[in-house]
Amino acid sequence: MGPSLPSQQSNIIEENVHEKINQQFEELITTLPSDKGLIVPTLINYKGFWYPPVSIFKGVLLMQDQFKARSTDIFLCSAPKTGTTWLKALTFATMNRSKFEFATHPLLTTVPHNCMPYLDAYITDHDVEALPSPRLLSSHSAYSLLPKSTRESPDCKIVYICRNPKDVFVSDYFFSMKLRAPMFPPISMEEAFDLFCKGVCMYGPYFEHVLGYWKARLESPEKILFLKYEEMRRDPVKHVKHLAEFLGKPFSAEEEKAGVIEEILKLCSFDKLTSLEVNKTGKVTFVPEMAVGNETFYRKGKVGDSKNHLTPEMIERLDKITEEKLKGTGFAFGE
Ligand code: PAP
Repeated sequence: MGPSLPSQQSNIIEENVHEKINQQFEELITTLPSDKGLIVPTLINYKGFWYPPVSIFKGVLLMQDQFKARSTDIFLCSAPKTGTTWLKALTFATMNRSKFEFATHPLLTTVPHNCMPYLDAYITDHDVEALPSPRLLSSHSAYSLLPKSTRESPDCKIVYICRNPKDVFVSDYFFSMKLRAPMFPPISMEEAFDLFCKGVCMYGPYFEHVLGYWKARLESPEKILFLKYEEMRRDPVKHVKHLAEFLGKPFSAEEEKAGVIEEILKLCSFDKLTSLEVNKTGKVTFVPEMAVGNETFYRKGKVGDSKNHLTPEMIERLDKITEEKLKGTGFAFGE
């Protein structure tokens, strides 16, 4: 009995935790403020941010209650549709560049989302303690809702990517309409836009999401790297170099001369990823409720596509909100 006692005990703790979180989940989803969602019909507002009342929300509760940061952890954080898929591919390829050949690289057969755990969902049915260090993890959660130990650890790193809100909205609208089940009434772009403008969007309000990480980055620049999708599109070599340095894996002069950065960029490029079979036909199942076709994560991959979809009035309205939200923060979105 002796040697197996610790694992039995931890199983009991585990069950108790799940029971507690399930109870909290059930209570919260019936009492929290709610509004309309695009993929699922309802979102609930938890501590200022909007979540779908499905297992991801349970994951967020578990993450806050249970997750213990390690000093070597790397968190890739983002609001949805800001460049997460690209950032995951670039970071995975950069961190593992001495482990894999480019000709047989895992990214040729694995969607970037499956190259690392999406903690918000993963934690509900996986043991994050069993992951080897350094753990490369991702989250869409707001900074204030990341685990306390992650925020407080001086050493674990956070890489955040943001994108201009007009492109985020358009990208999110098309993505969500692909995933919204036909049994739910359709949502027009105008209605979705109104929701986005009042802050109602998955993991949003978007501006508060960005500014939460921006403020944290001002306080701890050595802990948080803040990236802008548009700037990365304009000068990806510079940003991947910076990313590698920030993560403690700078490219050597030999690597630079051998064109390793360019190889990484080619492998992770929109054109390359969308040409791969896995990204045309595969699926990601972050949560048991929904499988997402890998092709859904790629649409145009362009800066400024929103001008092809938003009316001048919509652009003016969102620009005005952006100006008001950013006033006095010292932050500006990339163009
Ligand atoms: P997620 O939150 O669902 O993971 P995310 O990857 O953050 O989505 O954003 C998707 C956007 O990134 C899409 O933008 P679009 O709708 O304006 O086209 C997608 O096309 C773009 N994207 C995906 N992969 C890449 C890539 N390799 N390079 C550049 N952009 C990309």
